[in-house]
Amino acid sequence: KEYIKSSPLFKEFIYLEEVDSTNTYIKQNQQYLPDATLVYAERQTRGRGRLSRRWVDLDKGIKMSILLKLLLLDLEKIVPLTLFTGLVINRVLRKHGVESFIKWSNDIYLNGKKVCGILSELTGEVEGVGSIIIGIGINVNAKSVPEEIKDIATTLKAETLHDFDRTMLIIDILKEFERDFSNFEKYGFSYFRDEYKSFCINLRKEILVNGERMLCKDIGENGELVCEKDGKIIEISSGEVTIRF
Ligand code: BT5
Repeated sequence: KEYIKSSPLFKEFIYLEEVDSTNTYIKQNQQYLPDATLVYAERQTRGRGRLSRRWVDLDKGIKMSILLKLLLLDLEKIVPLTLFTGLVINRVLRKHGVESFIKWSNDIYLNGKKVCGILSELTGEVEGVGSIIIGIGINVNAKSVPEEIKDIATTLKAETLHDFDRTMLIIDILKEFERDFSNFEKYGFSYFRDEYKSFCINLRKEILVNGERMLCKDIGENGELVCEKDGKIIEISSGEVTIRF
Protein backbone atom coordinates (compact mmCIF):
# COMPACT_ATOMS: atom_id res chain seq x y z
CA LYS A 1 0.00 0.00 0.00
CA GLU A 2 2.85 2.39 0.90
CA TYR A 3 4.52 1.61 -2.39
CA ILE A 4 1.40 2.37 -4.45
CA LYS A 5 1.19 5.83 -2.83
CA SER A 6 4.53 6.76 -4.35
CA SER A 7 4.08 4.89 -7.62
CA PRO A 8 4.05 6.96 -10.81
CA LEU A 9 1.70 4.48 -12.53
CA PHE A 10 -0.41 2.58 -10.00
CA LYS A 11 -3.23 4.55 -8.44
CA GLU A 12 -5.05 2.31 -6.04
CA PHE A 13 -4.46 -0.89 -4.10
CA ILE A 14 -7.27 -3.15 -2.92
CA TYR A 15 -6.49 -5.99 -0.54
CA LEU A 16 -9.03 -8.80 -0.19
CA GLU A 17 -8.76 -11.67 2.25
CA GLU A 18 -10.96 -13.81 -0.01
CA VAL A 19 -12.65 -13.33 -3.36
CA ASP A 20 -13.99 -15.52 -6.16
CA SER A 21 -11.39 -14.20 -8.62
CA THR A 22 -9.46 -10.92 -8.69
CA ASN A 23 -10.16 -10.63 -12.45
CA THR A 24 -13.89 -11.12 -11.87
CA TYR A 25 -13.82 -8.60 -9.02
CA ILE A 26 -12.37 -5.95 -11.33
CA LYS A 27 -14.86 -6.80 -14.08
CA GLN A 28 -17.76 -6.31 -11.70
CA ASN A 29 -16.44 -3.11 -10.15
CA GLN A 30 -14.48 -1.45 -12.89
CA GLN A 31 -16.68 1.60 -13.19
CA TYR A 32 -15.77 2.52 -9.59
CA LEU A 33 -12.08 1.76 -9.89
CA PRO A 34 -9.47 4.20 -11.20
CA ASP A 35 -7.11 3.35 -14.03
CA ALA A 36 -4.08 1.35 -12.83
CA THR A 37 -5.76 -0.25 -9.83
CA LEU A 38 -4.14 -3.32 -8.32
CA VAL A 39 -6.37 -5.90 -6.65
CA TYR A 40 -4.70 -8.54 -4.50
CA ALA A 41 -6.35 -11.52 -2.83
CA GLU A 42 -5.00 -13.89 -0.22
CA ARG A 43 -7.44 -16.59 -1.36
CA GLN A 44 -9.46 -17.17 -4.52
CA THR A 45 -12.45 -19.50 -4.44
CA ARG A 46 -12.95 -19.49 -8.23
CA GLY A 47 -9.62 -18.51 -9.73
CA ARG A 48 -9.76 -18.67 -13.50
CA GLY A 49 -7.40 -19.62 -16.30
CA ARG A 50 -8.10 -19.15 -19.99
CA LEU A 51 -11.04 -20.85 -21.73
CA SER A 52 -12.92 -21.36 -18.45
CA ARG A 53 -10.12 -23.42 -16.98
CA ARG A 54 -9.55 -23.37 -13.26
CA TRP A 55 -6.62 -21.71 -11.49
CA VAL A 56 -5.97 -23.88 -8.46
CA ASP A 57 -5.61 -21.78 -5.32
CA LEU A 58 -2.39 -22.37 -3.43
CA ASP A 59 -1.64 -21.01 0.04
CA LYS A 60 0.99 -18.29 0.41
CA GLY A 61 0.94 -17.44 -3.26
CA ILE A 62 0.41 -14.26 -5.25
CA LYS A 63 -2.96 -13.74 -6.89
CA MET A 64 -3.51 -10.27 -8.20
CA SER A 65 -4.94 -8.30 -11.10
CA ILE A 66 -4.07 -5.01 -12.69
CA LEU A 67 -6.74 -2.84 -14.29
CA LEU A 68 -5.65 -0.67 -17.19
CA LYS A 69 -8.25 1.58 -18.71
CA LEU A 70 -7.50 2.44 -22.28
CA LEU A 71 -8.97 5.25 -24.30
CA LEU A 72 -9.57 2.97 -27.23
CA LEU A 73 -10.55 -0.62 -27.02
CA ASP A 74 -7.56 -2.14 -28.76
CA LEU A 75 -7.77 -5.87 -29.28
CA GLU A 76 -4.33 -5.94 -30.84
CA LYS A 77 -2.74 -4.88 -27.57
CA ILE A 78 -3.86 -7.72 -25.38
CA VAL A 79 -1.43 -10.41 -26.52
CA PRO A 80 1.65 -8.12 -26.49
CA LEU A 81 0.63 -6.85 -23.05
CA THR A 82 0.45 -10.41 -21.74
CA LEU A 83 3.89 -11.06 -23.20
CA PHE A 84 5.24 -7.87 -21.65
CA THR A 85 3.83 -8.88 -18.25
CA GLY A 86 5.39 -12.33 -18.52
CA LEU A 87 8.71 -10.77 -19.39
CA VAL A 88 8.52 -8.48 -16.37
CA ILE A 89 7.72 -11.38 -14.03
CA ASN A 90 10.52 -13.46 -15.51
CA ARG A 91 12.96 -10.58 -14.92
CA VAL A 92 11.88 -10.23 -11.31
CA LEU A 93 12.05 -13.95 -10.56
CA ARG A 94 15.55 -14.02 -12.03
CA LYS A 95 16.53 -11.03 -9.92
CA HIS A 96 15.40 -13.10 -6.92
CA GLY A 97 17.69 -15.93 -7.97
CA VAL A 98 15.21 -18.16 -9.79
CA GLU A 99 16.12 -19.55 -13.22
CA SER A 100 12.72 -19.17 -14.79
CA PHE A 101 11.71 -19.24 -18.45
CA ILE A 102 8.73 -18.05 -20.44
CA LYS A 103 6.37 -20.33 -22.29
CA TRP A 104 4.51 -18.45 -25.00
CA SER A 105 2.24 -16.79 -24.44
CA ASN A 106 1.29 -16.57 -20.81
CA ASP A 107 3.17 -19.00 -18.58
CA ILE A 108 6.36 -18.89 -16.55
CA TYR A 109 8.14 -22.18 -16.10
CA LEU A 110 10.68 -23.34 -13.58
CA ASN A 111 12.50 -26.66 -13.96
CA GLY A 112 10.01 -27.75 -16.61
CA LYS A 113 6.89 -26.98 -14.57
CA LYS A 114 4.48 -24.06 -14.47
CA VAL A 115 5.02 -21.65 -11.61
CA CYS A 116 3.01 -18.68 -12.89
CA GLY A 117 0.11 -18.04 -15.23
CA ILE A 118 -1.26 -14.81 -16.66
CA LEU A 119 -4.84 -14.19 -17.71
CA SER A 120 -5.43 -11.01 -19.70
CA GLU A 121 -9.00 -10.08 -20.45
CA LEU A 122 -10.63 -7.26 -22.34
CA THR A 123 -13.77 -5.93 -20.78
CA GLY A 124 -16.50 -4.06 -22.57
CA GLU A 125 -16.66 -0.37 -23.01
CA VAL A 126 -17.85 1.73 -20.10
CA GLU A 127 -18.50 5.32 -21.11
CA GLY A 128 -16.24 4.98 -24.14
CA VAL A 129 -13.38 3.47 -22.20
CA GLY A 130 -12.31 -0.11 -22.78
CA SER A 131 -10.24 -1.87 -20.15
CA ILE A 132 -7.69 -4.61 -19.94
CA ILE A 133 -7.42 -6.74 -16.84
CA ILE A 134 -4.13 -8.54 -16.34
CA GLY A 135 -4.46 -11.35 -13.81
CA ILE A 136 -1.28 -12.83 -12.37
CA GLY A 137 -1.04 -16.04 -10.36
CA ILE A 138 2.32 -17.09 -8.93
CA ASN A 139 2.89 -20.17 -6.80
CA VAL A 140 5.29 -18.89 -4.18
CA ASN A 141 5.65 -20.33 -0.69
CA ALA A 142 3.44 -23.42 -0.71
CA LYS A 143 5.63 -26.48 -0.04
CA SER A 144 3.94 -28.48 -2.78
CA VAL A 145 1.05 -28.40 -5.23
CA PRO A 146 -2.19 -30.43 -5.03
CA GLU A 147 -2.37 -33.85 -6.63
CA GLU A 148 -4.47 -32.69 -9.61
CA ILE A 149 -1.70 -30.45 -10.97
CA LYS A 150 1.38 -32.09 -9.51
CA ASP A 151 2.76 -33.32 -12.83
CA ILE A 152 2.61 -29.92 -14.51
CA ALA A 153 2.92 -27.31 -11.77
CA THR A 154 5.37 -26.29 -9.08
CA THR A 155 6.07 -23.50 -6.58
CA LEU A 156 9.10 -21.29 -6.02
CA LYS A 157 9.58 -22.88 -2.62
CA ALA A 158 9.31 -26.46 -3.88
CA GLU A 159 12.09 -25.78 -6.38
CA THR A 160 14.44 -23.68 -4.25
CA LEU A 161 13.63 -24.97 -0.76
CA HIS A 162 13.38 -21.49 0.71
CA ASP A 163 10.72 -18.87 1.34
CA PHE A 164 10.29 -15.72 -0.71
CA ASP A 165 9.18 -12.33 0.54
CA ARG A 166 5.90 -11.92 -1.34
CA THR A 167 5.66 -8.18 -0.69
CA MET A 168 9.11 -7.68 -2.21
CA LEU A 169 8.20 -9.80 -5.22
CA ILE A 170 5.02 -7.76 -5.80
CA ILE A 171 6.79 -4.42 -5.38
CA ASP A 172 9.53 -5.51 -7.77
CA ILE A 173 6.93 -6.63 -10.33
CA LEU A 174 5.11 -3.29 -10.08
CA LYS A 175 8.36 -1.32 -10.28
CA GLU A 176 9.58 -3.23 -13.27
CA PHE A 177 6.17 -2.98 -14.95
CA GLU A 178 5.96 0.79 -14.55
CA ARG A 179 9.62 1.33 -15.42
CA ASP A 180 9.13 -0.15 -18.89
CA PHE A 181 5.41 0.40 -19.51
CA SER A 182 6.02 3.67 -21.34
CA ASN A 183 8.43 1.87 -23.68
CA PHE A 184 5.76 -0.73 -24.26
CA GLU A 185 3.23 2.01 -25.08
CA LYS A 186 5.67 3.84 -27.33
CA TYR A 187 7.36 0.99 -29.18
CA GLY A 188 5.14 -2.02 -28.54
CA PHE A 189 6.41 -5.55 -28.12
CA SER A 190 9.25 -5.18 -30.62
CA TYR A 191 11.22 -3.19 -28.03
CA PHE A 192 11.34 -6.30 -25.80
CA ARG A 193 11.48 -8.95 -28.48
CA ASP A 194 15.16 -9.94 -28.13
CA GLU A 195 14.88 -10.33 -24.38
CA TYR A 196 11.65 -12.32 -24.76
CA LYS A 197 13.25 -14.63 -27.29
CA SER A 198 16.25 -15.28 -25.10
CA PHE A 199 14.00 -16.69 -22.35
CA CYS A 200 11.29 -18.30 -24.47
CA ILE A 201 11.27 -22.10 -24.21
CA ASN A 202 9.18 -22.67 -27.33
CA LEU A 203 11.79 -21.53 -29.84
CA ARG A 204 13.25 -24.21 -32.10
CA LYS A 205 11.01 -26.82 -30.51
CA GLU A 206 8.38 -28.98 -32.04
CA ILE A 207 5.10 -27.78 -30.59
CA LEU A 208 1.43 -28.61 -30.79
CA VAL A 209 -0.79 -25.69 -31.71
CA ASN A 210 -4.47 -26.45 -31.20
CA GLY A 211 -3.54 -30.08 -31.74
CA GLU A 212 -1.42 -29.55 -34.88
CA ARG A 213 2.26 -30.37 -34.83
CA MET A 214 4.64 -27.62 -36.01
CA LEU A 215 8.14 -26.29 -35.56
CA CYS A 216 8.43 -23.00 -33.69
CA LYS A 217 10.80 -20.81 -35.71
CA ASP A 218 10.53 -17.34 -34.25
CA ILE A 219 8.63 -14.78 -32.22
CA GLY A 220 7.42 -12.02 -34.55
CA GLU A 221 7.55 -8.23 -34.20
CA ASN A 222 4.18 -8.12 -32.46
CA GLY A 223 4.75 -11.19 -30.34
CA GLU A 224 3.13 -13.71 -32.64
CA LEU A 225 4.47 -17.24 -32.76
CA VAL A 226 6.03 -17.97 -36.15
CA CYS A 227 5.83 -21.67 -36.98
CA GLU A 228 6.59 -23.94 -39.87
CA LYS A 229 4.36 -26.76 -41.00
CA ASP A 230 4.93 -28.78 -44.17
CA GLY A 231 7.27 -26.07 -45.49
CA LYS A 232 4.67 -23.35 -44.90
CA ILE A 233 5.05 -20.48 -42.45
CA ILE A 234 2.13 -20.02 -40.10
CA GLU A 235 1.74 -17.13 -37.67
CA ILE A 236 -0.16 -17.75 -34.48
CA SER A 237 -1.38 -14.89 -32.36
CA SER A 238 -3.29 -16.83 -29.75
CA GLY A 239 -4.33 -20.34 -28.97
CA GLU A 240 -3.28 -23.41 -27.18
CA VAL A 241 0.38 -24.34 -27.44
CA THR A 242 1.93 -27.51 -26.08
CA ILE A 243 5.64 -28.12 -26.21
CA ARG A 244 7.05 -31.49 -27.20
CA PHE A 245 10.51 -31.87 -25.81
C1 BT5 B 1 -3.47 -19.40 -16.83
O1 BT5 B 1 -4.44 -19.97 -17.61
O2 BT5 B 1 -2.40 -19.87 -16.62
C2 BT5 B 1 -3.89 -18.09 -16.20
C3 BT5 B 1 -3.89 -18.13 -14.71
C4 BT5 B 1 -4.18 -16.78 -14.12
C5 BT5 B 1 -4.44 -16.85 -12.66
C6 BT5 B 1 -4.60 -15.48 -12.08
S1 BT5 B 1 -4.67 -15.48 -10.32
C7 BT5 B 1 -5.21 -13.85 -10.29
C8 BT5 B 1 -6.18 -13.68 -11.45
N1 BT5 B 1 -7.53 -14.03 -11.04
C9 BT5 B 1 -7.99 -15.11 -11.72
O3 BT5 B 1 -9.11 -15.61 -11.55
N2 BT5 B 1 -7.04 -15.55 -12.56
C10 BT5 B 1 -5.86 -14.71 -12.52
P1 BT5 B 1 -4.22 -21.22 -18.56
O4 BT5 B 1 -3.08 -20.96 -19.48
O5 BT5 B 1 -5.55 -21.48 -19.14
O6 BT5 B 1 -3.79 -22.37 -17.61
C11 BT5 B 1 -4.69 -23.02 -16.77
C12 BT5 B 1 -4.11 -24.41 -16.49
O7 BT5 B 1 -2.97 -24.27 -15.64
C13 BT5 B 1 -5.06 -25.32 -15.77
O8 BT5 B 1 -5.88 -26.01 -16.66
C14 BT5 B 1 -4.09 -26.26 -15.04
O9 BT5 B 1 -3.62 -27.25 -15.91
C15 BT5 B 1 -2.92 -25.35 -14.72
N3 BT5 B 1 -3.00 -24.81 -13.36
C16 BT5 B 1 -4.10 -24.57 -12.61
N4 BT5 B 1 -3.78 -24.03 -11.43
C17 BT5 B 1 -2.42 -23.92 -11.43
C18 BT5 B 1 -1.48 -23.43 -10.50
N5 BT5 B 1 -1.85 -22.92 -9.30
N6 BT5 B 1 -0.17 -23.48 -10.84
C19 BT5 B 1 0.23 -23.96 -12.04
N7 BT5 B 1 -0.62 -24.45 -12.95
C20 BT5 B 1 -1.93 -24.43 -12.66
